[in-house]
Amino acid sequence: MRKTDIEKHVRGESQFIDDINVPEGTLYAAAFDSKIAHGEILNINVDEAKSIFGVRAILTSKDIPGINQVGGIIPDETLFAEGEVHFVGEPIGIVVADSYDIARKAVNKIKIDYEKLPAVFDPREAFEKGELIMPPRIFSFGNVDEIWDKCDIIVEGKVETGGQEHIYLETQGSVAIPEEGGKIKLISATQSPTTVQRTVARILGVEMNNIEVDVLRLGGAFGGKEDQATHWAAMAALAAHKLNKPVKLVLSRMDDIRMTGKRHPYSSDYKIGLTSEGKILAFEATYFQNAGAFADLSPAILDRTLFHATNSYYIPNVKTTGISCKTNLPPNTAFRGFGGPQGKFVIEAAIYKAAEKMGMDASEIQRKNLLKDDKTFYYGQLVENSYAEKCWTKAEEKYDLKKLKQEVEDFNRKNYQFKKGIAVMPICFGISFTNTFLNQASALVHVYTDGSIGVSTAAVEMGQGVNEKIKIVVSRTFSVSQERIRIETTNTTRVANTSATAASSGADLNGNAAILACKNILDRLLKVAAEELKVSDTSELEIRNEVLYNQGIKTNLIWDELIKLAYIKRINLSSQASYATPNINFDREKNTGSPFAYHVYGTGITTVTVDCLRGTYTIDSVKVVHDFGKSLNPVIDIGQVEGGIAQGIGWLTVEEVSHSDEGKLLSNSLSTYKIPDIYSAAKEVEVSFLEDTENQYGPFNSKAIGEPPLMYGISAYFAILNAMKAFRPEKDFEISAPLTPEKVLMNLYN
Ligand code: LUZ
Ligand code: MOS
Repeated sequence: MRKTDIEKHVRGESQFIDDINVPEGTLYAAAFDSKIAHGEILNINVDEAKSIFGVRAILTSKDIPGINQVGGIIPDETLFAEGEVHFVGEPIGIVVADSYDIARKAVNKIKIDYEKLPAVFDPREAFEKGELIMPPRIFSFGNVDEIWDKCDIIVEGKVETGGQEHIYLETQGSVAIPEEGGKIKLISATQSPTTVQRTVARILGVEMNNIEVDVLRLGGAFGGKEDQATHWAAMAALAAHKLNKPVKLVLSRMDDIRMTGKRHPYSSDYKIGLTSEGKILAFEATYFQNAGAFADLSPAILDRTLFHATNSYYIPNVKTTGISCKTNLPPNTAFRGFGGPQGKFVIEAAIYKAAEKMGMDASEIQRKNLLKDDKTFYYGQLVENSYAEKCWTKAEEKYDLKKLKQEVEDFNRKNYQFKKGIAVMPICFGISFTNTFLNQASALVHVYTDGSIGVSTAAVEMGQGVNEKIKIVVSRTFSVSQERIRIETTNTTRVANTSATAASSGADLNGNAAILACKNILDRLLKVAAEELKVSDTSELEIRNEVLYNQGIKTNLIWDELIKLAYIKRINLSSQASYATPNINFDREKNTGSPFAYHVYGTGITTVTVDCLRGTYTIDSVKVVHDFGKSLNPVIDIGQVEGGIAQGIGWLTVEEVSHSDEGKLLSNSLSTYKIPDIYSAAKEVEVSFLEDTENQYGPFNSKAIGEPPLMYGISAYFAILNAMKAFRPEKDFEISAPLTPEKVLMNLYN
């Protein structure tokens, strides 16, 4: 894979927070946190901790000079607990010491007395008690209440999906360096430099221009650093501000898993109504989102659940209710798909159960109800360029779905202990932040006098290859070699007021901003060239591979000379440009509008084999036809699809977040939380490109890639269920993810 960073990664030269050469005199911070799920802090005794040699300070909420508040959407979350604690792992303060080991040692000597209060961990129980993050959200379309009588089949049921730990390779961390005049420079592993800047300014009680945030790259994020990198940066900044020393704070893996939020578990109710031919007439669902103790991004995540409630299907009557429930767990947060996967899983479960009742194959119902152009999504957006049917048809033909199904049937007829299952998953994912105002980005491009180019944008590189994509876009816009281009760090003093690199839209938004900035410079360069070549009109001029062409004919003027010439003529060789996605809107009162620039489509087919004696299973193959648009870099994009599939399968199969009755995380390390390994990954993954797709919103007609492929993983769940069904055809299996081998076994034999 050719990617900007790849050689440095392979050599171990790439720098992450923990690799940065920190200044002399740097201190180390470690957080101490609540050991109970809910209660009042009666007393904090730091005497013994303070007496340890090398401990410089112990800071709590009382030491915050500004406002003790880190909530983004709703201001309901303190940086350090004040009086009350709401989950095991809630930060109460930090120890700052000469070394990391001393800080850790001191943390363990801090004694806190609590008075326990009742705690809630189940979202439905929280709902009953009225513990909500915000009032319920309702989307509705057509009229479900009037249509049930006209349905031949109605199925109702309950669906559970579990949490998911991000397991980014690099844990959360930050280095804060105090500079002259009260300024603080932060190096942070964040997806959202501006969120860190804004929040740290609030905590310290200073204006945002006192805080500079710089991001080189992250060792993965998956949404876990969209909002929750902020806390650790704020703690380091507070310590640096108080002690006037550089401070480094990096979480150990176990602290990271224990203290940070995960994908939201959901418990949902659905009701689906169909004709006897399998046309879906109505769908109603209520989603109980387990938000944890504070809002974090939960409201936005719940919105995305509602937007994706009908997946790739056109359903004329829909009503969905989203309820964000407050529980005594760490605040759950963004995770690849951002509530979309939870929504899609429910409609797929409903279709599965309806098909079971009708004695049909679920894929027949799926196929019959795919979105067509000129229909509307149930939130009011017109369906345009729907590739739902195209992807399905191509997958059906290319992979010979009929034959695959036949092979499964033949296998199951001949085998007793082992059963195979197959399932299809069409996907449709909306691209744009659902909060319209976030869909903006900017870029700052400098062309230096030697012809080399420096590009800064709001995009954060986290392994997804966004820097490579921006490099490609700049290289194509100027028509110069990629070797000339450096993608700079993401920095709030060079590119201000940024949105998180999230919502799969980093390359779209920042690539488009970079194109605009490059075009500004290019326009000026062509004027210089016109003068030099004595041409009256720049429209006949273009640069091809670093050489000026006039009316399609090569001239002697090359890139290096042109840049020198422009500089001598005192022409501005820098440009800043901003991009805002056009034509998007959403009315948050009526819950209708066109929130997405476009949608990404695809179809995946998963085949599995279940050992019905042991409950274990293998994912035999995942075969996908995906709509990439005109991919900027097919190798990166295929990598995203493969990674997404593995992560999606992991979420629904082996990854199980579990807590004790007291709300203490039991799956707190990689020995107790299983993530997909070489054995649980699909034995075969085939990805093919849907041809002839277009997308005016992506740079050079490309399409966003990050999140959508995760949802192919949903077919692994239903493929396993189909194999179980082949073993126990009469059984009505519950729909409760993750479907761990233990759960498969229990369900096969009870
Ligand atoms: N973040 C966000 C996201 O703030 N809004 C979104 O719509 C979104 N979607 C996916 C991932 N992160
Ligand atoms: Mo995200 S779930 O940070 O796109």
